[in-house]
Amino acid sequence: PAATRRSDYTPPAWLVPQVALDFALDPVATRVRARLDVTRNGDHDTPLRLDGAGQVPLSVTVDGQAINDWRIEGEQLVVPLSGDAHVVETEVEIAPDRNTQLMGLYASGGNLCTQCEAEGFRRITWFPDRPDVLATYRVKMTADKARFPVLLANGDPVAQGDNADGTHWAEWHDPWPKPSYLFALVAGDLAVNRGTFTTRSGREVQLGIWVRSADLPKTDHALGALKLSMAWDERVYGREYDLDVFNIVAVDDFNFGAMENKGLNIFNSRYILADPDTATDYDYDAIAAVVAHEYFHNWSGNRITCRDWFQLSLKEGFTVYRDQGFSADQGSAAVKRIEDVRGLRAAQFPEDSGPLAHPVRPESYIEISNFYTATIYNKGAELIRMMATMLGPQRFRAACDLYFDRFDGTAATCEDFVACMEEGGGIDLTQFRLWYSQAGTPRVSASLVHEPGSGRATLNLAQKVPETPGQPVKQPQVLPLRIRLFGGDTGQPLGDEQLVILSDASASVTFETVTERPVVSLNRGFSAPVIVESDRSAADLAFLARHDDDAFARYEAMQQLMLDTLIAAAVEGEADPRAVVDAVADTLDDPTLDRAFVAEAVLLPSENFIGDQLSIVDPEAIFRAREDLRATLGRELEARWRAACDPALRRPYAYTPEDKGIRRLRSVALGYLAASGASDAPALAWAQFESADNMTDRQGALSTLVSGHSPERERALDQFYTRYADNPLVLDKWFQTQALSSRDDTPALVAELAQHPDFTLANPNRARALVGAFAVNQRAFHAEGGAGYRWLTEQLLALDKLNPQTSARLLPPLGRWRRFDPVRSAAMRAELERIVATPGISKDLFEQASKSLE
Ligand code: BAL
Ligand code: ZN
Repeated sequence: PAATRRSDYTPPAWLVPQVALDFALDPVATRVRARLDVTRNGDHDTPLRLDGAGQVPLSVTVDGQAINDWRIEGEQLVVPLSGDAHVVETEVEIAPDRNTQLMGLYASGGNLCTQCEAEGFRRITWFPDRPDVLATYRVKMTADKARFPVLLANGDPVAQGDNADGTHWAEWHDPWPKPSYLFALVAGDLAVNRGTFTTRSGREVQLGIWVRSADLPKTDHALGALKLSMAWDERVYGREYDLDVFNIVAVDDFNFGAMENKGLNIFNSRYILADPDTATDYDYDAIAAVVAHEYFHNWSGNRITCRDWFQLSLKEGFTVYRDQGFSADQGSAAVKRIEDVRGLRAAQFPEDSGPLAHPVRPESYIEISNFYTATIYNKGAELIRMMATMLGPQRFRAACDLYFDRFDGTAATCEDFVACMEEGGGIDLTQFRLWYSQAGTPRVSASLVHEPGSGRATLNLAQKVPETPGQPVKQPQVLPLRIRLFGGDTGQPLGDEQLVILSDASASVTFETVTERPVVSLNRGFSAPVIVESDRSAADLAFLARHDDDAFARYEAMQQLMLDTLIAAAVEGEADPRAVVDAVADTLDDPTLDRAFVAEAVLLPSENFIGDQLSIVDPEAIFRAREDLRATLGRELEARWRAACDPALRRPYAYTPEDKGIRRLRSVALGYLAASGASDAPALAWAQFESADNMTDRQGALSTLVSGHSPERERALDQFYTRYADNPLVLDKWFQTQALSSRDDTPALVAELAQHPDFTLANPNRARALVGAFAVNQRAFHAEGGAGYRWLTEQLLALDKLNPQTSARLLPPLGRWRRFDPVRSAAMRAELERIVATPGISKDLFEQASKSLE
């Protein structure tokens, strides 16, 4: 398949200022009539080219006259036009029921819905399906009234009525010009949780969360989050909503988490539905974050969209940065930052160091769906964060205002955004732009030299941006590093925090009048998304874990201490755990720390993250080292863990930051007790499981039990399954928890679970819960013999026939083959080769597999 290149961009030959769509909706055969007002863009004689996906046009007319000189070229409908403005109409028939790709118009749970980003609109009708063609849309939908009583589309409703044949119709108008990827409609039997929001200029907006009626009691949290998001965007970014209605619809079958269609967001139901019995605290947080994310897109994405898909991070990186800010404001900003960095390290760092590494603004793609990545989203957000750090809050806000003012109503580029940061913030970002074009995670080495005689301390910094596919040579990047020195004897800060901008390959920073031995706190708040290698001793790290006044840096010191210990144990076979045990004990004992922070700080780095630090990963040695340290911590601090999960401390469920922290620490403590080998650990976990009044405690207990061999394990799994057999989102947890188990027999159990009557690849959430979770269970996936690789490949090939997008997104764990021993490496390559050689695979899967082999 051919690649699309950023350098080949040309403006559209024809614009489409207005569109009218008329849908006769039916799951088996939907008729779509499209009326496009088209205007020639510039002085050229190029025909109109409309994108499609294999539909046969039932008719094509120009200015009301049927024409027959149209032709199909590849996947495009080519219409010769003589004048500068015409009305082009087409009619097609599509089959939502047979749409298993979940792109375009499809059926989910008996309802009809759409997903058009990135290139789904062409599966609905003929159109210049590219983000820089902005049109206003009028949409008429007609459908059987009994089956589809609710008809929704973008914008505001303008008219509706009944027909004599049992159908009804509704017409919606979206006055804001938008690209086709933001088109949406929903037809279904849905109930609504309504609310209102009054904007700062006094307009009342009707809000609606639409779900199947049984789920209505689970929508209050999402509705509340929507109102908070609308107020937050006004307060923090000065952005007001711009339509009279804002609707969100939840569907069970969805490729993304959610989609920001103008005025009609469509959500994966897992990011809407919540009550304490079925959703964890993590789910509650994620729902608020995704609701906010999609809402914020109304400005960063919809009012200002992307010129082309290479600019995807323009809207995604910025919007992730905005939703991270929103979530930080709802509870503990420090814990939120820790979670975001953990997510970046789990998903983006491996991507950036593997065969699928790409810049935040890529240069080419075969299938754009493969570029909805952690690099575009999460590293993209880090780029915005670095600019915000360098500008400071006032100048950053002024620069954002400039961007929103200048580019409102247009399709913009990452360059436009950076130019606004530069102009509005008054700084030169010439070199900073390398962050958009160079892939790879920069590595920073840091060493501090102190001369007690002169009182001078010198911090020597050096950076290296590693080689990545297609980019053998890199330039140094601009790294904003927040740094502070602490006195190693007193624990007091030595001077203020400094923002050091490292822009050369190496540099030194000098501190004067340093009279006591200094310890350096580096990259505080994770101010730059880099890997820091420092010569700080275990004692220095333990010191920072106790004394650093930056919560993230404190967490980071603890993680580094743990990581150094675990790597020594995995590579050399032994390590002294004393410093870790003491640091964990001190953290647990510190009454000034909030429990959510404590729960994060005492967790050991994941097996995958430990593996990512090693040139050759030995999954078994890593697992053993980590389990040994868990057991040591469990035994040595047993009384503390027992105190943290003491049933007497339990309070009735409340979703507050404080209670969330207590719950999180309770499950972490339960895990450590189980690791210690305490004979009553399964009974304690069972008691928590059985008496829990919320899903967080119940799932926490289940996760602990699932990795063991106790009778309680089987009882809990059975009870969980029976209790939630009718709830697909909770059943996903049942599958996922088992796929993440650390038991030796997990590969066989997972293969068995794939045969379970409730398992299906057709639902992306279910596929991700079992297949996706198993592939990141490092020890299980890489178990000797390669059965895990073969099993994953079989699932990917089967899923590719239904839903290439989801299949391709599950492939990356196979691409880590360079990081394993020759036997595993060869087995992984063999599976990638098998995928590439399979006739008829999608370009989605082909691109991921073939690039993974390079
Ligand atoms: N635009 C795709 C889904 C999201 O990032 O919001
Ligand atoms: Zn987004």
